[in-house]
Amino acid sequence: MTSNNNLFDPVKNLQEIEEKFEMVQILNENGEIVNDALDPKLSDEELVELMSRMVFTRILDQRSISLNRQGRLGFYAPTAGQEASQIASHFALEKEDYILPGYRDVPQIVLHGLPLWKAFLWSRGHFVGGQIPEDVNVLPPQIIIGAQYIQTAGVALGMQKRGKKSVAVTYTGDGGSSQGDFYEGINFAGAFKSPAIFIVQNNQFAISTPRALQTSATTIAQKGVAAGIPSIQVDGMDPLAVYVATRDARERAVAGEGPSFIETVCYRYGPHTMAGDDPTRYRSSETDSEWEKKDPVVRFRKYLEAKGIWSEEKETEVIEKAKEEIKAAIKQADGVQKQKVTDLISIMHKDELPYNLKEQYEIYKEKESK
Ligand SMILES: Cc1ncc(C[n+]2csc(CCOP(=O)(O)OP(=O)(O)O)c2C)c(N)n1
Ligand SMILES: [Mg+2]
Repeated sequence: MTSNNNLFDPVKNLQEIEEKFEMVQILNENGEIVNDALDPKLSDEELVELMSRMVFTRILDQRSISLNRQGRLGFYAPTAGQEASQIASHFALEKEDYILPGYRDVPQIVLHGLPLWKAFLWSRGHFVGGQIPEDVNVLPPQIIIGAQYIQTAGVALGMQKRGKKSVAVTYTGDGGSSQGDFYEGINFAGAFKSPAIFIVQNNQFAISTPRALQTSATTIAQKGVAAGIPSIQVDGMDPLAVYVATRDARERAVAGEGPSFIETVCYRYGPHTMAGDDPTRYRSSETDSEWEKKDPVVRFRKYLEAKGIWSEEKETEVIEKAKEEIKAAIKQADGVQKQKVTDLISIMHKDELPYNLKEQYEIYKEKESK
């Protein structure tokens, strides 16, 4: 036991500070507005558009899982449960903003303009999937945990130097907030007061490691404060809370007030990726169903239906359209010539090839010509 007047008082030094990070919620799980002052008062058209995008994303997730099981997609990280965190944050962005996604953030970059067929090719590891159209401000999804945080500090600094009224937005997970790159990225952007938005989707697990074992910090949001960045925690299953947080962060960034940090408290329903993870080994079905009650799509549906602007028919229409779009995109991806080893070599080295690759290039060129 330490003495009563020990300087490192866990209440004063930690608890009193951590308690300031209340989770912001606007729409509760019954689809009711519980924080009128923060209601963004989106128009009916905007509400329907946001809901349609979330429904599209849920269908894209279901179809991607099936396509992966059929061997028609490669790498896939499921997104169900994270639609509010992903889609409502993106909803607050503009086309000129730059997105630096993690591997689970494919829906946002598709909504930002990356053709879906290219996203499918990215999943297959095809180089064409990494060739982003000139007018689409996204980077390919990052696999190295946290690396996109450093890149975001750089992109945001570039925007600042060029006097652009836009913002660099990045996503990582609760696990990502333990990486060195994470701290370096937020510190750099904080120091330069660059127009960045750092979003951590705290889905409670880093593969099988629960959040509570990941860090002793009570919230992930408090980590942003050490970098001098205004930071908040929001209900990541609440589309309105996530939207308002991102909208306000963007407003600060373009006004020259520097970066913001948002922790969205959410859950992923599916496995970590489709590469053999079995969540039943580290999560209980009780926990799963508790989170399913908070579902972002369900609560938004309730909210919109009560307003009289959403119906079963409307949802069926959106689902059918999504399925058609996905079908057409996979067909287009299938139509792209299979990747050759020579493609891989020449795409990586634009100018002179090193001698060993030159040798391999010739060997494969010969093989591929048969
Ligand atoms: C630098 C690095 N270390 C380890 C890995 C392996 N890895 C892939 S996903 C993952 C967990 C990430 O969890 P989190 O940041 O919470 O994101 P989530 O998958 O939950 O969205 C790890 C450790 C990696 N990709 N990169
Ligand atoms: Mg996680």
